[in-house]
Amino acid sequence: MTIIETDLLLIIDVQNDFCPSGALAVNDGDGTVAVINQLIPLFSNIALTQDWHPAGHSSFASSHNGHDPFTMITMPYGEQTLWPDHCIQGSKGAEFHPDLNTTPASMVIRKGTNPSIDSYSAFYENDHTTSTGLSGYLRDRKIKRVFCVGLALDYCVFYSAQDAHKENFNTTVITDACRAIDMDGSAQAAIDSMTSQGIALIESNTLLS
Ligand code: VGL
Ligand code: ZN
Repeated sequence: MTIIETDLLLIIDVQNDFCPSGALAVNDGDGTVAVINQLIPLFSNIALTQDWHPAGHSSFASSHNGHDPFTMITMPYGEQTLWPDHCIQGSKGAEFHPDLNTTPASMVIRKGTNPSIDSYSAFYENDHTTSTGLSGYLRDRKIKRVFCVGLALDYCVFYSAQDAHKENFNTTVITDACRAIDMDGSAQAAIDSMTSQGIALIESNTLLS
């Protein structure tokens, strides 16, 4: 497969808090960095997302008395998993992994900034109506295909890929450039769901060799 000018590499939430010793560490999260850095030179369009929550964000278990991280609550917009405090605006944990080559990226989308709505997807907040503006940007830039990588496969990568596909971009997830949180089989569920929706799953060697 050859990468062309109308392709985008969408690098999702490769931030310290999602890497080992981070506040919401994803198993081997930093294992994505070397693979992503190898993919970057293939693309002329690169966008990054950065989970970027104000302190006291409503997705934090600490904002809800008597609720523990990794449990669910019902929010006005639907079910929401509660997380440890993570990716607080301006913190070390919210910074991109120091080895990630962010230099060639033309766009950084910060998401989860609204104190009362979480935002897994790079395209829409979890109310599925508030847009981040990424779709319009990609259309203006004549992007046709979106290649998703990063963290976490079963949350932000999954919701971003699903929305990219719904927004009529030809969508591919590069699986070895992702790692999953994997709560209660969420990794396999995300893979099955993406496959049945027509989102392509490939390995990086398909592009690199
Ligand atoms: C994410 C949970 C909470 C992610 C972000 O990047 O997958 N997961 N915030
Ligand atoms: Zn978050």
